[in-house]
Amino acid sequence: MEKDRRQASAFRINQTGYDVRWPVRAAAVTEAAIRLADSAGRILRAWDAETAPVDAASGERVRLLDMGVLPEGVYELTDGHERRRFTVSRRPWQGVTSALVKGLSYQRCGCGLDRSWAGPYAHPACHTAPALDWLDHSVRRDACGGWHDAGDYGRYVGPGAVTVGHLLYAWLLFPQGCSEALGIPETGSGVPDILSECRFELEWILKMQREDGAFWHKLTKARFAPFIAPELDREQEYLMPVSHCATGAACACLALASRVYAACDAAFADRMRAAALRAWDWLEQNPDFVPFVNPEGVQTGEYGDDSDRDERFWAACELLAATGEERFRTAAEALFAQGQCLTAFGWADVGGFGALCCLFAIGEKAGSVLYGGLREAFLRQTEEILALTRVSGYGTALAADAYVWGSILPILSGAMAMILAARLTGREELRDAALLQWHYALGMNAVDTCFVTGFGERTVLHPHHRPSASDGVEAPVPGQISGGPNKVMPWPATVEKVGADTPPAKFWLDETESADTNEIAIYWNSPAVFVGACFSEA
Ligand code: 9MR
Ligand code: ZN
Repeated sequence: MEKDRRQASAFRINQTGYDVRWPVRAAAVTEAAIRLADSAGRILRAWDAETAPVDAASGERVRLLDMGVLPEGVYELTDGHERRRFTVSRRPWQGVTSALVKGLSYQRCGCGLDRSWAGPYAHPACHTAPALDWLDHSVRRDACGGWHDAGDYGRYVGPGAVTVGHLLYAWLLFPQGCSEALGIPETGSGVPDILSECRFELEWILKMQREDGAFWHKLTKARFAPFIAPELDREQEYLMPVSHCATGAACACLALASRVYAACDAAFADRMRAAALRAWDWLEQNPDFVPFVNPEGVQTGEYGDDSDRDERFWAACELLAATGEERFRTAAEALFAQGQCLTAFGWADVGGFGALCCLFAIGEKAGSVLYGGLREAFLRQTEEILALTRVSGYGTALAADAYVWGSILPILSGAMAMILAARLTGREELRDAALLQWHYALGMNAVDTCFVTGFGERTVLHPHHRPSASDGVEAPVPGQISGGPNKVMPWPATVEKVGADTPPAKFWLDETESADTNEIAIYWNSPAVFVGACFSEA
C-alpha cells in the first residue's frame, strides 16, 4: 500500500493548493496530450502531445504548465492515463505558513513543551543543566534556551541569528501573512506570536555573549546524541569557542531585533542594542578573521565559513539602521566595496540581509552607495537567479550541479531575492518565478513530495529529527521542512540506496537515517516563512 501511495504522479503540483490571485502552475512529466477541467468536467485548457527537452536536474522530460489565474474551485489535470486534482482558493497558504512558524516552537529547548499547546509532541524540560566552557571546564554558565537547531539538539549562534533574521523581516515586510495566533505559551499576550517565538531565540542568543562582546559559536555536547527524546539527553553541554561569524551574525540580528521590539518592549530592545554594540566593538578590535573549526574531540555541527566579510556587512547595515551613526555607514560602504553576494540568505552567506536592510529598512537615506549603487548590484545579481529558473524544467532556482545538503535553502533564498526584486521593480515575472520556488517546496518537484511535514497528500513521513523518531507518535512533528535532495555531499549509505546514477533533484530519501537529505533545520523553516508570508499577505 505504502509503495503505491509513494508512486510519483505525472503531475507535480503545489499540494496545498493555489491562490486565486496568481497564475496556477504545475509540472507535467508526460508526453501525452493534457487537459485541464473544472469540477463540472468542462475543459478549460488543452495541451498537445509534446516531447519536452530533458531537465538536467531531474533527468525528466518535464513541461511547466501555465494555467493562468483561475477562480476558486477544484480542478483536474489529466493526460488520459492519470488524473490529479488541485484546489484554488483565497489565501490558501496561511495555514502552512503559520505551521512553519509553530514548527519552530516545537524546537524550544531548556523548557518543557506543555500538552496544552504542543499536544502529542509535548515533552518534559530538556537541556537545563549549566554549560561548561570547552576551553576551561572550571567555567560554568547558564546558557539554557534557544531552539534545537535541527534534528539534533545543538544550539548554534550563527544559524539561530539567521533564522530570526528571516522571521523578523517576514514580519516587517508581510505582517498580515505571518501574524496568526499559533497556540504557543505566549498566545494572547498582545504581542504577535511570531515575535514571541523569535524572542525565545533572542533571549538565548543574548546568553551566548562573552563578557568581552564576542559570541560563543555554539552550545553542544562533544558529539550528537543518539535518537532519544530531548529530556533523556543529559550528557554535559559545552560553550564552544567564540567565532567571528557567530559574533557578526549575532550583532546584526540583535541590532535588527532592537528596532523591531522597541515598540513593544523598550527595555528588551535596549538590552539587544547594547549587546550588538559590544559585539561590534569586539569585531573592530579583532579585525583578522579566524575560521571556526571544531576543537579536537568535538563532532557536532561545525558551521564553518571562509569569511566574515558578509556577517560584518550585515552587522554594519543593521547598526546603521538602528543608530543612524555615520561610523556604521562608513563601515558598511567599505564592506560593500569589497564585494558582497547580495542575494544570499543562508547560514554561511548573509549578504542578502545587508541588502534587505539597506533597501527596505533604511531606504534612500542609506545614500547613493548603500541605496543607489547597492540596488543596482542587487538587481543584477537577482537576474542570475531568475536565469536559473529559466533553464530548469521545474522553474527551480538551482543549477543541476548545486543540489547541496539542504538544497531547500538556496531555493528559498533565491525566492526571497526575487520577491524583493519584484517589490523594487514591480516586475511580475520575478514574483512568478519566486512563486515557483514555493510550489517546489510544497510538492511541485521531481520527487512529487510536499517537503513540509503534516501537509500534502505525499509528504515527508520520516524526517531525520530526534523528537519525531522518539516520541511514539506516528506522524512526524508538523510544520517542519526537509532539507531535500543532496547530490553534492551525500553519505555513502544514501548513494547506495538512491543509486549513484540518480539525477540530483531526485537524490532524496524519506528516511530517518538520512541527515544528508531529510533532516529538518530552523533556518530552512524560516525562509519558507518569509516566502509563505509574502504570498499570504492580504
Ligand atoms: O545545513 C548544513 C549544511 O549546509 C552542511 O553541508 C551540513 C554538513 O556540514 O551541515 C548542515 O547543518 C547541520 C549541522 O551541521 C548540525 N545540525 C543539523 C544541520 C542540518 O543538517
Ligand atoms: Zn533541549
